[in-house]
Amino acid sequence: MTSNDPACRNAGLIVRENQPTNLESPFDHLNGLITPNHLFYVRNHFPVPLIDGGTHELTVSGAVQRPFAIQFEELRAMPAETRAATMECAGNSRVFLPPPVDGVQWQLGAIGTAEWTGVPLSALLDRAGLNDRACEVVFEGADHGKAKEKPAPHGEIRYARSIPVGKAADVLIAYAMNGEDLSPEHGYPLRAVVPGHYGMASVKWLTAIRVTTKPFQGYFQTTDYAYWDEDGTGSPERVPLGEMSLKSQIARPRIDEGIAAGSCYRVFGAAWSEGTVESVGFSDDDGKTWREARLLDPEMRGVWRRWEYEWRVPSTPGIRILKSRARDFRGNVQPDQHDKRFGTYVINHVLPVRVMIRS
Ligand SMILES: Nc1nc2c(c(=O)[nH]1)N[C@H]1C(S)=C(S)[C@@H](COP(=O)(O)O)O[C@H]1N2
Ligand SMILES: [Mo]
Repeated sequence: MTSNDPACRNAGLIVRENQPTNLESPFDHLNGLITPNHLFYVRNHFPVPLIDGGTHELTVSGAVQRPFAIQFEELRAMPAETRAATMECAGNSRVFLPPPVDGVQWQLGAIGTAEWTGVPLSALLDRAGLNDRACEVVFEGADHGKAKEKPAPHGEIRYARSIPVGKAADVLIAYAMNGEDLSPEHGYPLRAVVPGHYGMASVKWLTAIRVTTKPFQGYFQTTDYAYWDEDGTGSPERVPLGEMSLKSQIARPRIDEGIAAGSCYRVFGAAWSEGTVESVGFSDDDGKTWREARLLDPEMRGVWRRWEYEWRVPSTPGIRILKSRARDFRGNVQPDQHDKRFGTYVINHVLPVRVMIRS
């Protein structure tokens, strides 16, 4: 095996599905602010397309004055920006939902933070010139296959997602991740990175950017990665998932870890939202009492903050339930229960970590 072999490149990840490839990051290995590429989760709906960067072309079309196509190498020569962004799959932590549900059985590791380098989407949209009626920007990937859930189109589809035009200012059309070219799994040669949104918006293997004059109604925007907005009127509407909800997770101790009674343990985790996290609470009694954890990273929009808590482990042996709970600057607190409206997505409630205290 060479380091270019996908099996070798992804050896540190937990296999959740082989076809298509779905690999989970071992969240208990959380260390630096940035997740190393070889530990970054992989979420695919279709087989990974192998694309030749030497001939790859990106088109910008639709509700624009000057549609154009740009070669990958030409795009790479444009002024670039680098920014950190945390990416969480909307299905992260699905395995904690009672009762068990279908879908990739993610535990805590369908999340990571990387430094993405690429061309700001706004530079491409400026070159094309948006029409007055421009409403959304659709990103199309090169990967394709049959959709799984109903209602689904009969034939094969490509992976595609949109964002409102107003969101475009934050988006990067990225070709590098933590200073390395994107790997085939992470979207080589080009992907969108939509900071603050769940991962589904950051379309990999990007081939086309299409500006629309009405909201895009594609499969991954309506059937999948969408929910019924039950506002109490009795006529709920289907709404695409968007921004990441406020959440924190405990990386260490691990679920079912054995810990010495009376010892000192550095509890470690991360907390994030589409904006910024203000504080994180830690509980060692199943959420009855809370103490402040210490945040280790500065506030950066859409980037997680790692936290720690020096825990005096109780001297009485037995099972304990540990919890962490994030708070943001608007006073929002991570919820105690999963919001059922989101179905098998947006699993941001306080997650229990059961540990065994040993004498
Ligand atoms: N073309 C394409 N883009 C895609 C996907 C996909 O299946 N095809 N999966 C999306 C989802 S659901 C997530 S969570 C992120 C995951 O990015 P990663 O595999 O680099 O971690 O990619 C998104 N972009
Ligand atoms: Mo996802």
